[in-house]
Amino acid sequence: MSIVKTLGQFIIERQKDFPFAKGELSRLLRDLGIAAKIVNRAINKAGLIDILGEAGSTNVQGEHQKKLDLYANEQFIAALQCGGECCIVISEENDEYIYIDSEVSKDAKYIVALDPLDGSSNIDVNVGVGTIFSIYRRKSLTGHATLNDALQKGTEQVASGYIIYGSSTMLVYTTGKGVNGFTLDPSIGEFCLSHPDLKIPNSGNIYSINEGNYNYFPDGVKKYIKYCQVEDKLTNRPYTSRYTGSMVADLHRTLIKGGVFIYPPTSGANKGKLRLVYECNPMAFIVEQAGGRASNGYNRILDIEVEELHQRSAIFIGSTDMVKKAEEFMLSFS
Ligand code: AHM
Ligand code: MG
Repeated sequence: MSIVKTLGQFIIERQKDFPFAKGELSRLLRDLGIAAKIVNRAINKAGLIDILGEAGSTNVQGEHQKKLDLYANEQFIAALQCGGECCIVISEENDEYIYIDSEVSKDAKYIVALDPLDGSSNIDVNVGVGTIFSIYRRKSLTGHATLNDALQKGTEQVASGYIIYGSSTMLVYTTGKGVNGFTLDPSIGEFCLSHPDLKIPNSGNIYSINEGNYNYFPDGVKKYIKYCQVEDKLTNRPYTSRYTGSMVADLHRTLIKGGVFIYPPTSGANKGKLRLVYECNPMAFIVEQAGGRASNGYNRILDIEVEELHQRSAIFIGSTDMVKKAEEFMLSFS
């Protein structure tokens, strides 16, 4: 008989990795897991309840918000507000940081960054979407935490993770000691350990990029795409192309099967589209912890200085050998 290990049990077990910890991070991760289940429930029956489509508002990036974007944002923030371990939430859907001013949070020392519903253009067509989170320790020791506490480099992350609402729902996270994946068992309503100590293959045969933007890509990316398409038995080329439009889904596949995911700079956006704090840093932390690599084409993602909450960054992420090869093209041609 196989013994199921739930996310809650696993988190408690892993607390010994942090001998001086008092269990706050564990409680924070548990709160995120609870919000994930609530959001999962809404996504699962999205066609049956009035939650598909546009909300009629835009976020700070000028993107149209979907009803589910806002619902997921509310649920995660509410879970963090009730939990008492988080003093500031920053979210892709909110212009400013949210200071949690409550009795239970008065000693809270963690800051949580959220992309509550990544890939939301896919919601209405039932393609996998996700949530991305990232956790930092506040820098200031006394008084109210401020924006300055939230502007930290990716190397300062204490934990990061994502939830993929796909053919099954999974939560994958790291606290800097490897990466573990949990699949939601709907019959017991628990995330159960299904992918212990995930490692990304060093190489793969899938490249993932929105080729519709080809004409706007820098020469290094154009030439790398051509390289992926040329036949070469030794390196298993031509590679296969896969791109869903949900970073979480594309990166989850990359983590399991190997490959490279690229959202490059374009002629109209020299830092690409994806957000450093909500998307690039958390995913870079996970992929590095799984043995992979993440850069903006030239420099390590986790070392980029964070100057503003909604800062963007190009990203080349995935199997180490493939990312290095793409970087070679960037250095030589862009
Ligand atoms: P979102 O967080 O507003 O959903 O945007 C991020 C998404 C990523 O999941 C995905 O990789 C990318 O945007 C797709 O963008 P594009 O349609 O330009 O390829
Ligand atoms: Mg996103």
